[in-house]
Amino acid sequence: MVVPRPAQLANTGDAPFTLLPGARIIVAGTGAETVGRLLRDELATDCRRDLVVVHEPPAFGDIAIVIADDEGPVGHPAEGYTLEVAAEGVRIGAATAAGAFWGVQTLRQLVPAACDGDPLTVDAVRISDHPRFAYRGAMLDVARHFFPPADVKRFIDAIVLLKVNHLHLHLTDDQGWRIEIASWPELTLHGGSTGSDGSPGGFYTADEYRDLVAYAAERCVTIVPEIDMPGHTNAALASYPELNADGVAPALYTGSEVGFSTLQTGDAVTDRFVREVIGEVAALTPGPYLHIGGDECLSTPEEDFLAFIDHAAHVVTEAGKIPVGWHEMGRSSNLPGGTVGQYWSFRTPREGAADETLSFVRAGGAVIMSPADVAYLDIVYEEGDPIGQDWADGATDLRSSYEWDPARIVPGLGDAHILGVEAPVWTETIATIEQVEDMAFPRLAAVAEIGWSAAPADTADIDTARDFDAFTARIAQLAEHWDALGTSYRRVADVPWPESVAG
Ligand code: TNX
Repeated sequence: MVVPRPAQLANTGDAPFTLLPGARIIVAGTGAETVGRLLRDELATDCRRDLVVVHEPPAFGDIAIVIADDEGPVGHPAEGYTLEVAAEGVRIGAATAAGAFWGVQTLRQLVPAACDGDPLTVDAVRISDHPRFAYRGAMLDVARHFFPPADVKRFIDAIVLLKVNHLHLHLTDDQGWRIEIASWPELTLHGGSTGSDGSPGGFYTADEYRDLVAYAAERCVTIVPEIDMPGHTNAALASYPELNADGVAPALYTGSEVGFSTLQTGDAVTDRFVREVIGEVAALTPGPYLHIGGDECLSTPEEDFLAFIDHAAHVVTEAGKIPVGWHEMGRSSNLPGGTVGQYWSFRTPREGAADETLSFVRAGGAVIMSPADVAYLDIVYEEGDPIGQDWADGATDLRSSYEWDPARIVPGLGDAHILGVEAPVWTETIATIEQVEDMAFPRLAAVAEIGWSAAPADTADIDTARDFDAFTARIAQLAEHWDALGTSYRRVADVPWPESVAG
């Protein structure tokens, strides 16, 4: 009973594994020690067990993590793993640290959630598992409401349990600029001082951002920074008068409108701004991607938008990163080859979104699927909820967040061109990390499973192809772990939630 559902899981029917005093975590191979230490820390938190991590041959009752080229499921070296639980011991095998780490996450879900009593037993299973897509993402909008590093780490801890391996940080918007840029200090000093609804604002220093990236990387999560442009830029325009056509800085903005701000495209100061900001963010970011937004540029004349986007995307490539942009950027036919598009229209594409999305593929790039009516986690669960938005055709319940498939949305766009899926949490109405979690869980588990687990055999009618009842049964078990970890989640209808918990 694991989320996302593993590729192959067999109950062997043999005697279970019992975690006995003196059991050790055995590590072998490059990266295994880090993964072993994370497992040790997780077992200490999850179960108050204190295991040592050692480089020694396994003995009866140990948990072994073995990383080597010939480990893990054949044909899935990048993130695949095998996991065997038997009376003799537990063994995770993988070709990479990421694979081993995902094996550890599966093991955590197999260990009983209320496990601080004795004895701790785990049913005997044999698992062979690997992801369908390389990119399983969540997005946190830290621009509308700012979330300090500790909150972001807490969110990373929660998403890795679902094998989500990318965290897209929406770092800049009209309401706030959240990452220190040494060459443009007012961006954070002034532009970072506010947030939606008059919230206090804040920003990450370069060191804090580096530390977040490292924390994520240790947990096999790649940070994807987004500097949204040329729209969604009021915080920058308010910080530097010279970025404005009339040389007058607008006031800081704390409302929820979109589409009213734009950089002055084609201007020399704007050009220097774009180069220096992208250069600094690229230098701070070890991951391959740099997202430049490009969405909802309703105040940028079309020709200027196209010229700007082409230019900015090439600046990203020159800085050594792969540009990522919302699907509107696909209106350009001059994007650098390999630019990644992020689709945010509906399950049924509207207003040119399908063609704009295919344009990335025509340029040799891939696509991340974030259909707003099923994958946006800030959309309300139920009409009338006080927190969240309802613009994407009303509420998104757990069933709708589960019953879709990324390869059944844009005609002509199949698995080969889909990098993966991503579920964004926009935070105009979301002020605390508990609220973020309450909106994200359990729906992020649905999107994570769509990104990780094999497609249903017949996706023609995706509503019936996915087994929602089986999914909700697994979610109910996962909720025991959320309770134990202190992760907030919404007790939506349709799930047989556990009763014995504080909630
Ligand atoms: C659309 S999705 C936006 C965001 C909002 C969000 C609210 C996208 C590329 N732009 O600016 O925060 O809707 O759900």
